[in-house]
Amino acid sequence: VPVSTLGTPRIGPRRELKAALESYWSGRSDAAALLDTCARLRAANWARQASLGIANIPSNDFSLYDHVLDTAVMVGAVPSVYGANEGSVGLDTYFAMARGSTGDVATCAHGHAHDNGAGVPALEMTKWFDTNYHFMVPELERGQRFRLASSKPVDEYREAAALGYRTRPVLLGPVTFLTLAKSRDPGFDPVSLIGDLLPIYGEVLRRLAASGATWVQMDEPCLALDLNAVTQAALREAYGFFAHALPQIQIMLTSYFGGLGGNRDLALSLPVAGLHLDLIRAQDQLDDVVAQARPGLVLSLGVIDGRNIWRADLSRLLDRLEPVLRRRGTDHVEIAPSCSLLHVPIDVEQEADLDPEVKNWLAFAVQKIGELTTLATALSYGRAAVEERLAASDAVVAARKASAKVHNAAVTARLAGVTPEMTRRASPFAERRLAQGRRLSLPLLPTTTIGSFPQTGEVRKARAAYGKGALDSAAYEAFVKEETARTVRWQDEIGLDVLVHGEFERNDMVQYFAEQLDGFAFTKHGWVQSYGSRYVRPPILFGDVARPRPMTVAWWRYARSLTDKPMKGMLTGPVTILNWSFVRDDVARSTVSRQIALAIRDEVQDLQAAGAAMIQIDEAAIREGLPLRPAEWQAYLDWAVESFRLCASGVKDETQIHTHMCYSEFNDIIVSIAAMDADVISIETSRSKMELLGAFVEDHYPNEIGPGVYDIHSPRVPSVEEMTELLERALDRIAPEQLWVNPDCGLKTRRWEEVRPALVNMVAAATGLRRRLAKAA
Ligand code: THG
Ligand code: ZN
Repeated sequence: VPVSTLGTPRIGPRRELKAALESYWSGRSDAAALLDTCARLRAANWARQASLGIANIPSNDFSLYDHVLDTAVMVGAVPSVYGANEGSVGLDTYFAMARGSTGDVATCAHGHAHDNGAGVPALEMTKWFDTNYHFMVPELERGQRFRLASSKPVDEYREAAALGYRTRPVLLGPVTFLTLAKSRDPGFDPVSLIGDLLPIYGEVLRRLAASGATWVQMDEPCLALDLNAVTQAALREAYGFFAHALPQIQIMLTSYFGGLGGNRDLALSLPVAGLHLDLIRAQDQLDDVVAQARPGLVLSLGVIDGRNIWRADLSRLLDRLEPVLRRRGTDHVEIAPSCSLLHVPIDVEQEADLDPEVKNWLAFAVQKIGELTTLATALSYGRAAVEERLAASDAVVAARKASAKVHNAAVTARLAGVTPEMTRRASPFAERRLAQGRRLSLPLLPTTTIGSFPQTGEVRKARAAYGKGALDSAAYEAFVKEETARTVRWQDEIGLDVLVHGEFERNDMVQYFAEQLDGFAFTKHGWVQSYGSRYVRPPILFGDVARPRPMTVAWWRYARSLTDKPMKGMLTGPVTILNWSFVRDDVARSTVSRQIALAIRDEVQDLQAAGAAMIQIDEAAIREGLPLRPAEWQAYLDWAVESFRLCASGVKDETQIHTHMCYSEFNDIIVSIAAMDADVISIETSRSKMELLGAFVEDHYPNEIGPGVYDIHSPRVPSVEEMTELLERALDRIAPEQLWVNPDCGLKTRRWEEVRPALVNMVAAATGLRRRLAKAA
């Protein structure tokens, strides 16, 4: 039984790709050095897979920056602002499309990517389905001309062949490519370009065939979405065309990130040689597909989780796989991860410091390939051939299930005792508002910030030194206190109404909390590509979550001691912590979310007890957790909102709960946002000139809102007039009593030189308008 990997991580075990890219971008090395590093990374990936016994080794799964961008360049879809309208597309154009002509794509304090507006802008970037990988959005226009502008798939096929590896090239399928593309013309659907696009793909396939390729993996993850009739027709047209024009190429059509759902009959009717199924996200589709697939169709069974890091239960998988093999014969079945291994770290053996018990439960890309070959051997030669490896898998499954590290009886008991009352504030907003008004006596249009202040090189250096032991904890604490004190005094001086401590003690808004909670583990080298050369190391949430002790109270108390103004307590919400971690797969996500919510709830109450009148619970990633198919949205939103309410509702009426969400479309989830019932929400609206506020107005959002008046994604300092105008626009739509004045995200990615004048101007805009409103009254 052949094994496929569908794709492997590109970044290198020691982030070699990142180093090579950054060195090239800064001018410290040339293109030859960059391309040489890339060739070595590819060779190492092929060698590793070959040595582990993979039959279908992929090529063209590598990318310098992003595989969707690679595809846009391959078909010559280069918007005219980048020049390059004939011939092949060079490195400079490629990186201009990825990063803009003046440098990096800007990210906000919550890690969302934004165009920084300088020079030639980068293409827009957005989430790759429901993963934490981000791709560059292709831009297509009416009458778009395509041309073959890159030979990358053929070059990499030949490169592998020269090293002795016969690979199965991977291409992003034409239909998914078009569904991910956008057009500036809202009436134009890029999918209508399918007929123009196919000849380019045909040429690539022809050249691959001429170079010796017999199979090609065509990724169509759009099969996991609900597709309209036009897109379904495009799939029929595309795969009909390939079968007719290139009968010498056998296509493995891969669906992943979900089941085929309503696209099942369509997918099974396409004239392709093979079909890959994601049997992690949708294991129940197996029986129907096996029953309906025509006899010659090769089924690629995605049974190892390509999205998470737990070792599989191999014996149980064999129980499911053996009957399929008996039914279809070993010639017509392959086994594979559910999706490309791009989304998991490379090798758990690099983790020398991980708790050995937890480490033994984990499988990164290398270990997953080992699991696949074990399964394949068992399927080909019987379980006895891999008896020891199966016994080891059984033992791990049993150990993890029984481990005291995973189970905390107090957490289970507490969760069982959660009542509906615990998810409701004691009084409705109208009453809380009065109690909070009496306690806080804030002016109209109160000014505040989202929480973080610049994480300067100095701050990051001090943290790194502390991490390495070069700085002791007393010295580090003194340093952070000094930064905090300076920042608090400065906010006081410029006349902000509600202050924050600046978050200088935090590395990352998720990791900071995860490190202080029970149930999480951390890696040293477990990097996963987020976009381009930027990677994250998601915490591993392996067990019941509990909070052994307060996490933020001491820092809050210190900051509060420096001023008489209200000081917000700053927390990260449960759904964001969940969505940015690798989460245990032995209980429902909703359960894990409630456990985190109870831990944060305790923190909220401790902050209240310490005297905090305002507590902000950020849910920067709540929208990122939305399922791919809208039919599943409500179930997710229900528990996501309930989790937020569970952590926010234990406080008195007079304690004001804030939340923050950035970079969000709100229209389709506004009812859920309102249901969170935060007293104050801050959102990003500055760049859309308050248009995003529309959803809040039309649905009569009842609570207070801080629509960002200052775009922190740009280094530009906004003027008093500009911010006044934005506030006036906001006041056209919402009552002055409802309006807060704040930037649109945290300030940690900005420099003090930009932050200082911008906030001074923001306060001036608010006070000016406040005076006018008072006069008018
Ligand atoms: N925190 C966590 N997860 C996240 C985000 C976050 N996932 C989604 C989103 N934000 C991803 N966005 C980014 C933005 C910047 C970087 C990575 C992901 C980044 N990474 C550094 C790098 O690769 O150089 C490494 C950072 C580090 O040292 O930890 O710049 O905000 N948890
Ligand atoms: Zn934000």
